[in-house]
Amino acid sequence: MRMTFRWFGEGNDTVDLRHIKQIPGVEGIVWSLHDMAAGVEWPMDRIEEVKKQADEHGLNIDVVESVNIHEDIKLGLPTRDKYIENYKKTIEKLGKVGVKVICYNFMPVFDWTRTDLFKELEDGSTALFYEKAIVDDMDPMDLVNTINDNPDFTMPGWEPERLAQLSKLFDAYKEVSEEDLWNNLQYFLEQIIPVAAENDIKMAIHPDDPPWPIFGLPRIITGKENLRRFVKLVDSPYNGITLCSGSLGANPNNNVAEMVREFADRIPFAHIRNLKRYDNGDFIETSHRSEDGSVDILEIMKAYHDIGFTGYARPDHGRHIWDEKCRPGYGLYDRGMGIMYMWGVWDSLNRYKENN
Ligand code: DNO
Ligand code: MN
Repeated sequence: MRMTFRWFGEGNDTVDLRHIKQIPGVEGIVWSLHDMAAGVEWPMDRIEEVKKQADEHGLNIDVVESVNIHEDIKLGLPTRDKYIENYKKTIEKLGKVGVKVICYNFMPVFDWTRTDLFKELEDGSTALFYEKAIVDDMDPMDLVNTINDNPDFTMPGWEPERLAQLSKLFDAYKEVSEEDLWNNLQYFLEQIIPVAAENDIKMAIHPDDPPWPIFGLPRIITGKENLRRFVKLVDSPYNGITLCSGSLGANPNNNVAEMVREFADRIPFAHIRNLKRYDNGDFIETSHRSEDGSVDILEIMKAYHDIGFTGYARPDHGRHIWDEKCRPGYGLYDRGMGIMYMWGVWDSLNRYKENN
């Protein structure tokens, strides 16, 4: 298991590379050029700049999360081809600096969705919270208006230009069924995977978060059956999965440890995090510890250990603790403790295996 830590870039993160280097066993950063709009070709000098910063701290840049997919690709519009060409060029450039994994997602319009970014837990810390009824009852157009009326409103994976396009996008997706989305994903993969293979980069799709349709938009990377279908769309080790325990774990029917075992050779990147599910479909993110949430992280780590996992892993989100001011879900402290929990379990399993 190769431990990594997500970093949003110089001036864009409260955590700095020095801090990351001090977390035991972290080899590299998980990075992106967050100001690049989806669909553009990344400039080489910007890529090299991140490499230089990471090099100076003895960290690798093997994992990129994310190179976002232009909506026209997900919608299957004729204009998709030029965005796919740009994507290929970005893959080639990332290959040149030694990137090994590119994480991306294929969720229409929205990346991860929560209703409260700072919901208080019993211990006084705060964490990302999802209240199902709020999302279920929300008219997407009300959401568009909220966003338009509030200039400070920010959303993960969103640039202001794309936010402005929101109502047009909702209209466009009215024509796109789940099957259409599968076809559009296949079209994308058939073009991208050979380029990724040539550059020895594993593409790793991130599951939908939450793993069910929201706002009437289709979502397809939601559980075991769909992952089975996904890996066959292009049956290559370069067409892989970012197995996110928290995203998948929001649905009680998803057994993540089982998925680790089934998709063992198709997981270049593991996202590890816990959450507590409520019977009404709400969930809140918790500490990594198995006992603190509904997802059995211990069992998941055991599954990774059993398959001899040598891929990259990162603590996904964390709570906001010890009065830390940070990006929602991306503080230093709780993610750092998450890593130590993961290592604690991992090292014990190693020792146990050596002695038995
Ligand atoms: C949620 C997070 C996501 C993820 C993107 C990948 O579990 O890991 O923000 O980074 O969806 O494209
Ligand atoms: Mn994740």
